[in-house]
Amino acid sequence: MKILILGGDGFCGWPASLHLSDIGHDVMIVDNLSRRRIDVELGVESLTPIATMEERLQAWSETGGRPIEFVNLDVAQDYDGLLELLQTQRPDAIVHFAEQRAAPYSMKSPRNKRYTVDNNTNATHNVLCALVDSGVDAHLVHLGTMGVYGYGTAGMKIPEGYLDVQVTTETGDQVDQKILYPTNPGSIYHMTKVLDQTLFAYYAKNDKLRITDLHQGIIWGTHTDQTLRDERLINRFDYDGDYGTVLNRFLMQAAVGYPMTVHGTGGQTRAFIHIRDMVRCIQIALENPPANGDKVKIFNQMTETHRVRDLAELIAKISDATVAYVPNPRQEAAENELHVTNDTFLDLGLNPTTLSEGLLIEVEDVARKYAERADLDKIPATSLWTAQQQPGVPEQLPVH
Ligand code: NAD
Ligand code: USQ
Repeated sequence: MKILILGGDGFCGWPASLHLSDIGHDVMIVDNLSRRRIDVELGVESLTPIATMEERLQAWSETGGRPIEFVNLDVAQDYDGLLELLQTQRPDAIVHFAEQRAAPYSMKSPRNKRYTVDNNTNATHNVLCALVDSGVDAHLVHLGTMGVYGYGTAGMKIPEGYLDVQVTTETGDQVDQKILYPTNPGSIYHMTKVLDQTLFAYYAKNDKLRITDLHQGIIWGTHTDQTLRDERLINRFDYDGDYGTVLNRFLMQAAVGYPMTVHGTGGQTRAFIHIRDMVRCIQIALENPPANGDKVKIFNQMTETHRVRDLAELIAKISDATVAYVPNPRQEAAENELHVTNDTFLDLGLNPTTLSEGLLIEVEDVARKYAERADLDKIPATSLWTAQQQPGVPEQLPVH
């Protein structure tokens, strides 16, 4: 297949591009490198030393990979460029990772809120509009989030996108309906994924576009088989208070001797998936497209659920790290249960990497190896959801 990877320079997009190239697809990366500019804006760097896009692609060819092309294009702002790209490339599939994906970054200021809504909804709408405009019948696979559902239920498992409901008509008859699961986003970022979901439903209905939306949990891990082939292919590892996600942050904090920053009671339960499983899921989704006229296929892309404080305690056991319970900078439920259906990927052959297999390897091979690159001042989460929240700063900073 000829596949465009929108956002192919990012944490998920880069290893997904290499994996798809490795199994024989023609891959073209489209990215405006905005994530690298945000690193500069925040004064942070990936814990791992990431090479430039040019160096990455050269290293991939030198290690025997099928050449990958790169186009520097802003999917949200350059509609004409995107349309021309679709008209000339006529891809079989598009994988859409190209959004601002950090909840804390999206909540930092009015500017950040507006940028996140503008970038994410325009990027998604431009892709949909350009598919119709160009007449290209490509399968669109989008990376959504578990956060569209919120993280609690009325006691059942969260289904894959759709909820079966029964409504009572005016005449008293019972009618069965399948509706999009009610949304409950917890940040401006998560809200943009809710807006995306509505755009997809409309274009699948009106224009019969073939769309798969992957409601993904929190990714952990760094390396995939392909990113390990050469140090220039290394994937990014975010640990700062805006972009670092909880499990990778705890692994890094444990490696540098910084008390693990559990927000509040740590009773928040979230869904997780290893980065190696993420690339497999993208492959599986591409191999199982919906038909024209089908409603949007929604898969829950997660393999395990864990409570934040349990993760911290688990890592403390394997690494002698300490835990700091810090004020929660976010507005979110202090404690929640989370049960999620993920049968589609398991039925289609996903064999998950479990936390118990992968954790120690990450601490040793990534977090400790690059620990000297860490800037400890960038660890605290300082983006506040409301004026009433407090920054997530440990009371006693570690002594080094
Ligand atoms: P990332 O920020 O590392 O990568 C996103 C990439 O998209 C970056 O390279 C960025 O430069 C590019 N981009 C952003 N806006 C663009 C635009 N307008 N035009 C062109 N390129 C643009 O993020 P990630 O962690 O790789 O996440 C990728 C997708 O997966 C996101 O949509 C995110 O919401 C979703 N997701 C991520 C996680 C996670 O834990 N990382 C979990 C669930 C879902
Ligand atoms: N948390 C801590 N300590 C930390 C960092 C986070 O306790 O140092 C807590 C947060 O308060 C939250 C939970 O851990 O309760 C998860 O936070 P996170 O930053 O790991 O995840 P989140 O903000 O939800 O966002 C990440 C990705 C996003 C993706 C989402 C999937 O950045 O792109 O959509 O995970 S999900 O969480 O399933 O919605």
